[in-house]
Amino acid sequence: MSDPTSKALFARAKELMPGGVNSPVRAFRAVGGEPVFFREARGAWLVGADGARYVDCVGSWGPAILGHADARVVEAVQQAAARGLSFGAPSELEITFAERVRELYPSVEMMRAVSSGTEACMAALRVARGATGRDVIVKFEGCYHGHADALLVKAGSGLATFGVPDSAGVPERAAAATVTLPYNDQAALEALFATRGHELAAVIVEPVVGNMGCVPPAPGFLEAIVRLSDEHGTVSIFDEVMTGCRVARGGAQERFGLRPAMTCLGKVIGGGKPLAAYGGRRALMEQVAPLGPVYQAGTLSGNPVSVSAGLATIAQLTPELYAHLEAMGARLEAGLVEGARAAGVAATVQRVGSMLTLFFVDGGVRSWADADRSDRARFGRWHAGLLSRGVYWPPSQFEAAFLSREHGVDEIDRVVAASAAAMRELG
Ligand code: KE4
Repeated sequence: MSDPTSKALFARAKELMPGGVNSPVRAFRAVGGEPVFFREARGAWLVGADGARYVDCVGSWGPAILGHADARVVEAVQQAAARGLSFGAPSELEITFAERVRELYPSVEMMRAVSSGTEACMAALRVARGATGRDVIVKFEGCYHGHADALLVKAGSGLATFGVPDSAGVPERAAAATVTLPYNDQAALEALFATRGHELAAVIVEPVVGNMGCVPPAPGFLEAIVRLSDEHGTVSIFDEVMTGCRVARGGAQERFGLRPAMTCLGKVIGGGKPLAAYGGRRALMEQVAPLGPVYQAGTLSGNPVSVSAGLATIAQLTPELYAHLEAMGARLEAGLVEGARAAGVAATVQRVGSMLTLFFVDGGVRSWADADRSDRARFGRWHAGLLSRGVYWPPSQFEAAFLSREHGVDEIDRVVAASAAAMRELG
């Protein structure tokens, strides 16, 4: 990165924050080089600390579906803030928000607002364990559900054995009750339920994975999770923090016509403010304090400023928005594929709506084992080529890129041209 301003800022930041960032993926460790620092975001564009402009394909990792600094969202936040930033007491806004969530996600009969996707997933799992009296939870390799101890776990020695920590600081016993299976492996899931279904408190899944790169569910996979869970008294949890209001207005469960027992939401429903939620079947949510024995709390949960941003965002999630996102996503996918083909570079693009990933790998990516075959070094060089041409792409092979309402043909064609040029440089 030749941007002297970011370089100077990064030198200061590294003294103060681990890796100079407030979240690891931003540090560019996966792509090499140093992170760009930004000072402004508007529409489909980011403005670097040095004034350089970039087409943004990260969108704050999903929330900016309307484009950055949407006028209605900004106004809603300003007006709410002027009436007090947080009451620490109930407000009508929280009722309106819960009503909107239930309209969007009919499976969410009752919900609780929290401030991050990590909180939402952690709480949903605690509800599942409290409601079933069971300890074992199931997740899938390559899926990320926030940084709660029980979820920073990788597969143990054998398939479907107990997990081992995937981070320092996670006690063995915290990981032991988490079983990790390959994503899209319905046979492995069926085998686990056949032998241990009575032990399983929950199965949590990204219904379209974003956190190993964009990996869609194989036909029948999600349906099997919901069906087998219901048959064994296990709680099916769709982690729709990323897919919620992204792959459809009602998330993956609308797109695929499913009703999981519980749902976790975040990102888009907060419009860029700290706002997430978990919820689902009433009998489950009635286990949550103060109604039931499962404790969960939060100082800023449902605060009026975050909720106002979320409501102003939800109000603009129109059918025309999703038609536009689909059209621009398809245009980008076709352009990226053609650029790689013309340069003779082995690459696969996988996309659901306006979330997509270009994998530097031959053939489809159905699981972590497939994704792990990607050429990370090539991705890093391609990412640098995009950056030098004014395109800000997620700085990791194992993330999804996101488009917004403000990405038009000009922005898409700029990304396509930059990618084609960067592909030609890969040689
Ligand atoms: P947060 O705690 O970051 O709000 O949400 C955690 C989370 C839960 N579930 C899914 C499916 C998610 O994608 C996330 C967070 N996503 C990452 C991007 N892969 C956020 C970016 C970051 O960690 O800085």
